[in-house]
Amino acid sequence: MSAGKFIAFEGGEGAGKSTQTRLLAEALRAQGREVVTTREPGGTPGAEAIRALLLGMEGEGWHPRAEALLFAAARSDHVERLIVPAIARGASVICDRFVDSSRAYQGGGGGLSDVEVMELHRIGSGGLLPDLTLLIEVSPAIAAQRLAARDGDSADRIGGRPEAFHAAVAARFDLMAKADPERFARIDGNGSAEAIHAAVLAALGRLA
Ligand code: Z5A
Repeated sequence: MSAGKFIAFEGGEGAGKSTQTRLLAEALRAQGREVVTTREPGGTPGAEAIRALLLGMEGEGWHPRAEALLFAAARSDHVERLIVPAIARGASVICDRFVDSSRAYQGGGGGLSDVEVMELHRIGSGGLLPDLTLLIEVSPAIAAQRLAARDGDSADRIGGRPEAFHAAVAARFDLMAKADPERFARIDGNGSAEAIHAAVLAALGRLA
């Protein structure tokens, strides 16, 4: 794999994205590479402030279009200030969620069209896409077990939405992965963290 690659993990809550981000970063650093790990929403002070607005707000929450604009604004700051400079200096960037989460959650779950979500992304972030998107797929029952063990009964304002919303999100991820098999690698996330990490490393083989 050459320097300056942009890799994103995607999938539902509890799929193991943060765990795999950490394991992949450790593996690439052990090869002597500079690696920047980051997450969305977040990654810069401005984007982290928007994260708090998106995930922590009490009351009725945001209208789906306002929510999509806030995710796009957070991403714009993140891309300009952190992701693009890191890639330009030859670092590998590993991002826990990126624009495909907006396509799945605000599109598949929230009802915006894919064209609308991608237009916000074009305006905010020049349409930047990862070189490789690792979609970690896990059964809802296993994800629920992991989240219950980690969080008990608490969920953020998006994670706590009804089952049908999360099913629509999963269906949209499935659609996107089928439509763009060159960029998406589908990873079975139901096994151990080590087995998933091995599959992630194998998928990296497709990066030049
Ligand atoms: N969102 C959006 O709507 N639009 C957007 O554009 C973006 C995001 C970018 C962000 O939540 C929310 O924002 C998210 C989508 C929405 N809401 N939902 N749903 P977040 O950042 O707080 O959380 P998350 O991204 O959904 O991830 P998560 O809940 O932290 O899960 P994860 O990162 O995929 O999993 P994990 O933290 O690695 O693992 C979860 C637990 O399972 C943990 O205790 C691990 O130790 C354990 N684990 C991990 N792997 C395994 C295996 N293999 N076996 C057993 N146990 C494991």
